[in-house]
Amino acid sequence: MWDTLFINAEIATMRLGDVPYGLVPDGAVGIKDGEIAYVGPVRELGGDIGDVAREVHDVGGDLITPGLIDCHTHLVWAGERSGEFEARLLGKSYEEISAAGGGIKATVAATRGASEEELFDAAMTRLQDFIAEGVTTIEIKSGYGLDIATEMKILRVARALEDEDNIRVRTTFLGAHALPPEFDSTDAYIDFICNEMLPAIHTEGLADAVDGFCETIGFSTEQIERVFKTAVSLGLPVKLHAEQLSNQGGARLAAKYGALSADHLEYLAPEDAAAMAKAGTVAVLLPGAYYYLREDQPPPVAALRSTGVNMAVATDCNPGTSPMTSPLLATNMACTLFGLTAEEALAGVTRNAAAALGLDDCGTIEPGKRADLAIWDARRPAELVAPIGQNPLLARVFGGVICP
Ligand code: DI6
Ligand code: FE
Repeated sequence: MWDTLFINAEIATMRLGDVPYGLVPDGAVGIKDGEIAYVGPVRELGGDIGDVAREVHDVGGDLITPGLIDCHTHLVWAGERSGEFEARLLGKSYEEISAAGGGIKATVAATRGASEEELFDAAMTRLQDFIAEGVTTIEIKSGYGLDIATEMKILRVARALEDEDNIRVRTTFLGAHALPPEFDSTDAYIDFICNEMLPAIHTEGLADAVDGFCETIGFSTEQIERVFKTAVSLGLPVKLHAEQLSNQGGARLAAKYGALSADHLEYLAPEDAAAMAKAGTVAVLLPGAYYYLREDQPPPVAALRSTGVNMAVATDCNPGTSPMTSPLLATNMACTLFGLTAEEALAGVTRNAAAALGLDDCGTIEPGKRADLAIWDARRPAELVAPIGQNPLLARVFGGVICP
């Protein structure tokens, strides 16, 4: 006997196959012990539905999708950077603001000065927006500490958010985000990351993956490669902010290390998509940052598509380049700004977002996967992607539990 059964649902399973969105019309989802036990047409259940499950919910034709997954956020920070928004409107570039000591460095100063409680409260407020849109798994990066104590503080807050609410958090160590003020050499800082910071964070079990910012205003491919080598020696998977503002060859490097994902990719050389496809590295597209920085070169989606690179879509929620807490809006922007189909965009916040986090137990509605679901006041999956600023979520199911 199953614990819970949803019937009369339009189910976008998002599993791979011939049917768009993996759609099951007039469908049912059965849940047992927090996992999906059945997904298929109601009519194939047979017999008396009351005998199949302890609790039966008739959703009256509403849409059920996998719980959404945001695979790229920097959710934990202090302070705010609206002054930089104003400066950019007056003609300053993101790089100029960064070189003048603003940008990531400004958030680092504020985050170092904040208590763990202050950081937790600020992040929890943001997290509620994601939960309200049906998110069941979220990735959170460090990278606004750049010293051992503050990086650990951020990652502890990220872990604590998971304890506090019905949400799964994957943490990523992003020490190689910017050069902290104590260092005047990027090479010396990378040495510090590899010899001290990353091993200490790993010993505390605070990071599920390791990331870096490969950019002229960040770190070179040689420097990132040293971080990757350390991560690999500790058994941690890697990912990379690559080709966001210029082409540095970061995506190629990521593919060489079998990275879970390469993220941004506006300046990806189309020929590098093949290396990503071969390595199974997911392309995480971040239209919020592209929009907010008013960039004009979108990522080479046609090359990613034709080479078979899986594309995820995420908010990049951060105070400087994408102060956005809406994965639904990110799917809309991925379509309007980057040319994804609505189905690709939805796969980007479900199946492919799971892959970008190295998770194989969520992201689709299939027997054996976690029962992480979102139930929507909608009849068609595109209704989630097409509107701007509307949220049709009715309920979220986390590990089989219907959350208020
Ligand atoms: N790329 C981004 O878009 C964010 N980090 C990164 O490496 C921006 C972070 C910030 O400006 O605070
Ligand atoms: Fe980012």
